[in-house]
Amino acid sequence: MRTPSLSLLFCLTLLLSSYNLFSQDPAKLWLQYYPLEEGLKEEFLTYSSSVFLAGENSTYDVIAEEFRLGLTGMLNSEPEFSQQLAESGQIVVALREDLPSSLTDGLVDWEQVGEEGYVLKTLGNNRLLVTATDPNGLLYGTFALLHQMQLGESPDNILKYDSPRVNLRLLNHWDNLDRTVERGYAGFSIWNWHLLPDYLDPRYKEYARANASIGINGTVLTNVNANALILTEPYLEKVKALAGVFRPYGIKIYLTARFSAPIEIGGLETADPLNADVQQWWDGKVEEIYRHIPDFGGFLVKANSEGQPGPQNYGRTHADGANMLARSLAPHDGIVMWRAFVYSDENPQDRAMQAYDQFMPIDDAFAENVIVQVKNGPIDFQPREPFHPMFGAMEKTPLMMEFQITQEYLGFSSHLVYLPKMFEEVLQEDTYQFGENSTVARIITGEATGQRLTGMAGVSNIGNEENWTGHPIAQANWYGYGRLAWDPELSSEEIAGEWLGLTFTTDKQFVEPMTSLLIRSRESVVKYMTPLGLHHIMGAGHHYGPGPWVDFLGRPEWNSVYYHQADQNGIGFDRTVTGSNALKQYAPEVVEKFADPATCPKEYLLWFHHLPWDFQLNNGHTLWQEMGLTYQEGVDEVSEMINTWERMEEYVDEPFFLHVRSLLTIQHNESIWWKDACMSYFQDINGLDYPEGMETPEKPLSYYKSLIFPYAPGIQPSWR
Ligand code: GCW
Repeated sequence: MRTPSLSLLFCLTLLLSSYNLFSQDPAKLWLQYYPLEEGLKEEFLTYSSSVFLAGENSTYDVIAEEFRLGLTGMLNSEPEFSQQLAESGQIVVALREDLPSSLTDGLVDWEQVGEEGYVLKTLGNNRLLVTATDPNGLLYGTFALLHQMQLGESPDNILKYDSPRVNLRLLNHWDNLDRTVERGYAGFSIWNWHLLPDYLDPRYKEYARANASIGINGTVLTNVNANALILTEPYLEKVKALAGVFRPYGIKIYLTARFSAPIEIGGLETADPLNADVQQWWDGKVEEIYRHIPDFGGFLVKANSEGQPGPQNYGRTHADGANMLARSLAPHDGIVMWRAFVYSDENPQDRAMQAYDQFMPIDDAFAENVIVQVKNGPIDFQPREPFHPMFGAMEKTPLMMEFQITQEYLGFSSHLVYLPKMFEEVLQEDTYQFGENSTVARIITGEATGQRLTGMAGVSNIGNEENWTGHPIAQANWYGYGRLAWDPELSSEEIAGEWLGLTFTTDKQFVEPMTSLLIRSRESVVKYMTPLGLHHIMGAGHHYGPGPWVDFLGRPEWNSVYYHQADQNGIGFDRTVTGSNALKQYAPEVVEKFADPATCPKEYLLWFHHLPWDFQLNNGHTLWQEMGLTYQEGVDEVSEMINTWERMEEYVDEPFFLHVRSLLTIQHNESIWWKDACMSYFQDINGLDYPEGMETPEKPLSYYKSLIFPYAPGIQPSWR
């Protein structure tokens, strides 16, 4: 073979460095660890002749494995591990208690290191320090260092103190024991109950790693529409096996507790929380759980909601129910997360008001180890809702946030929607309940309320598809949720930059247009689904596609017509004093913001007001015109997303690129479907001409109404 000439070699090197040659493996999520650019690689190599690990236990093992993966991938060099501190060129990883104080005296400000927090710091002689006061902190510091490397930080500049601002940072899986996932669009559940505990799917470890890398420290394995079987001995054995995999990654397990379990699996005749036998049954059950899983986190409960049993079946309150479970868990340091997602078909009151009305009177009644879990908005994970009025109003009870990462109402896993933008909007809202700057974020962190038990839950979008989330870009929603659970005041734009950099490249030509695409994607979906404050107008049961005509479901508040109230004269839900007055549940400053349709931000107009079709907006359009034009804008923005993505081809591996490209086509078609179905339905009601500037519907209304999807994913089989 001829030796290649120097110029040929030169050309090859040039080619290699100007193209992104690593291939993204969607299964690796944001932990791709692709090679650093040459100069930076050289610099980091001088800092990593060895990695010092100060101890030997399962946390240090996990850390060692992560350095092996990270440094091999990014520096193309497998690290050497050492139990000796070196004078130079070393990454030093140690808990505070394992560190010789001479190394950090005067250098680390331990006051700044909170629980589960960490410090990254460059020491002299090309050494890098990762330290913390507890094992989770050390693990998070390890990931943070590897992420900083991947994002192009130079080793000389590494200095970071960071601690989580929320204690419970959880995923909620709505996974059933038969492996279907309620509102899951990424395949079946990753929990293979049938083969557990003997077969441990390697994905369990990958799942734990990915969560730990973004600071998630707990997971609720089972659906809130609960099955009592999970609390039986054979299933507890399976849960124990999972707990064993998750433990080194700092992830605790929680389970959903079906309130009627004492009857279903305990043989009792009642589940009344004030009955002594019932209390005793739960005490015993909880002890049994802790025998299997000594660090079990506690229970999540959906009670007296959408048919789930609860304390109200016995004339008791939510506090009675929660406290009974809390009493059983307290001796083991377990907690109860009690959901506030309640509304009743017997109650004629505006559904948006019911949770507040049920929980406010029992604000001082909950046990110390109970936290109430509240959805971000008062209805149900719509593309846009105002923040839930319980935030700030419940002063005495700790409240945790529940976000939905799975896209039940935002296009399933075929629409590209970057959710951290939506989460940020809610977190940044000021509730004014504790004076100015009582933002939802500061209520969640406990800074505004003084609460010490704090939490955030995200309804998971994970399934057994190879890329975990169905839509490859929906990985950003899992990532971004975790980052916001860590610090609810992070900016969604910053998070987008991190995720793009970790997953693809830090090249500005890619990151800038893609950040803008991600950030804008949330508003686009609102525009083509539920503009101007419309809500809950999707298909019945499966929630797939538009269904503003839905008026046939058994309960009034399950029907679209309940929410839009459209007739010949106007549209919208009046939640002001002239209507349900749901607005009164907010602080006066918030009431002022929304009460007058002339000044109410147009994004919330029809959430709070019922208005005539010819209502004049500040921009001179009538409501009807604005509605049509906004639907059209939503559709046009999806076309723009496609154009942007087309320009990204050189940065993204082909299968990944093509997958997203096809999904964007689906999204575009479905955005037109939403516009056409909704506008033709409303046009049929008001008889007005379609607004100029809006492309008129392709088919008659009867066509859109005739579409049925009995096998749309994510629906409980019993709801078909
Ligand atoms: O959003 C609704 C969903 C139900 C879900 C419920 C809840 C788990 O349509 O599928 O049930 O909320 O949050 O409890």
